[in-house]
Amino acid sequence: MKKILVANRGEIALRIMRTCKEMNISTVAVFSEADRNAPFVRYADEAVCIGPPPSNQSYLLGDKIIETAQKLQVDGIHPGYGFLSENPVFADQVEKAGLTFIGPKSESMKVMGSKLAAKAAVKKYDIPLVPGTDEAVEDPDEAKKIAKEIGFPILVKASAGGGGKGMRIVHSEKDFEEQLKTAVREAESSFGDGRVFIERYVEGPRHIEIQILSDKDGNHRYLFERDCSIQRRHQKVIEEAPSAVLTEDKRREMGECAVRVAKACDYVGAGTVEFLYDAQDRFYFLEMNTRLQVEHPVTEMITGIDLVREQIEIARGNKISFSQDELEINGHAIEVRVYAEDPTNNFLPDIGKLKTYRAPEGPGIRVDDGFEEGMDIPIYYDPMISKLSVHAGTREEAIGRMIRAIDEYRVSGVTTTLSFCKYAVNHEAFRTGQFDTHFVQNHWSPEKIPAPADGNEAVAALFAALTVKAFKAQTQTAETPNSGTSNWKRNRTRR
Ligand code: MV4
Repeated sequence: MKKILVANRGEIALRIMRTCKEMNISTVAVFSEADRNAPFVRYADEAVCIGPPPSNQSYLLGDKIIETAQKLQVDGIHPGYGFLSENPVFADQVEKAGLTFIGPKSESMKVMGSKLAAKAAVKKYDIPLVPGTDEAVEDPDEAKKIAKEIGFPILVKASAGGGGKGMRIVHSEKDFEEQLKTAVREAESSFGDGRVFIERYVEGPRHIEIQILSDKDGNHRYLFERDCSIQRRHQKVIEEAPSAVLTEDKRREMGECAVRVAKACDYVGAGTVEFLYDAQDRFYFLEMNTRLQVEHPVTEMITGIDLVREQIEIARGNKISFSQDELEINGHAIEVRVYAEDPTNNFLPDIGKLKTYRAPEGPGIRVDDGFEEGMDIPIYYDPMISKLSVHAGTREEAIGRMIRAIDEYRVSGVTTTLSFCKYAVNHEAFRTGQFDTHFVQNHWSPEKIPAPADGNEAVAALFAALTVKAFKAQTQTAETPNSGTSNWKRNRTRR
């Protein structure tokens, strides 16, 4: 494999190309008209515009992307995350065109894309599942009988669901039929697949996922866990590795379980097996994500493994580069996702021009971003502007490092979620590791963070900054350390 087309945009396109360069593989970017000036387009050895800004006229056009790959004599296509990354039809078409899809087989993606098919596939592999049905419920009376056996509260889930869509909590028998009907309707309209099943509702669980790698020779490895419990409306906010709550035994047990899930679907490549983890330290298989994930950097930091390099070597037919025994956890890593959203205004996307943008630097910091100062953040895609990951010897040091790094950001022009991230990592519940998937709901409200500065405050801050600067110029030498009390109003809107 000498030339790879990256069928994605932004930070992940750049992240993939960086490893390609290190492997002496040349890169092709495909981009929409909205991304013409994006860093990933300039970074690539070749770049081709594939259409107008909307994803369904650019980044989702599988045929056009394959055509481009063939024209430029590409060997492999890396899909990144989102867009076409978990589309079994696309993976199949890539292979049929004589190119290598850097990811699992189409069939594995198809199985894991349906929760019911996934449950059926892992059935003979001794995988703990939440008590419930393993087939679509059809007869409401029959379903109610099962629900009563399981015990309320129960959860109705869409087989095709994702991100909490088509999910309904039912607290008592009298609401059951109504909620079942709603879930089926929602599943039908959202996914064109009305199949639903029921499970016992696990209250206050953690979301713990295991990174796995599988090669074409049937070797499998687990690269430990990421704790992604801190989410907001199924959007992850903080991810960390390792989890603050797993013992070594539990970690091995979950890792080996994740490997059995990979075997169950004949997996090849990098994948993530998601588990619910309850207050009694029991874990249950939820689903498998058949792609490289947004939060993969924290795993790379604690293991020292380049997951993209492993993906490419596996796609070439090479073996995984390390044994399970060679892997160990080194320190602690935390990632926060920085969005162009206003946390004081219901996380409304705040797109516009990134007037100022300076990312943190220094020991143990990794920033994955795809924008530069002066760029417009397009309205057409996910408003994530940056992933900030830190690595340190201990969890406590990593938290300190994260807060230091958040404070180093200089952003103006758009409102970001940095203030919200800082509030979360600084919170007692996060510091002590005592949190679950309801953290945001339980601990956060807009009043928890200072209100964005209005225009007058910004002018006052600027005036103060200039005054202090003039004063410092008179009294300090170049070696004098910064007092630490910057006059920047950090991470706030100033248009
Ligand atoms: C659950 C659950 C409780 N009990 N299943 C949410 C999205 C989908 N991936 C699975 N989800 C859940 N399934 C049972 N039987 C709670 C959730 C859930 C959740 C899971 C992971 C991370 C965040 C979550 C937030 C709310 C609900």
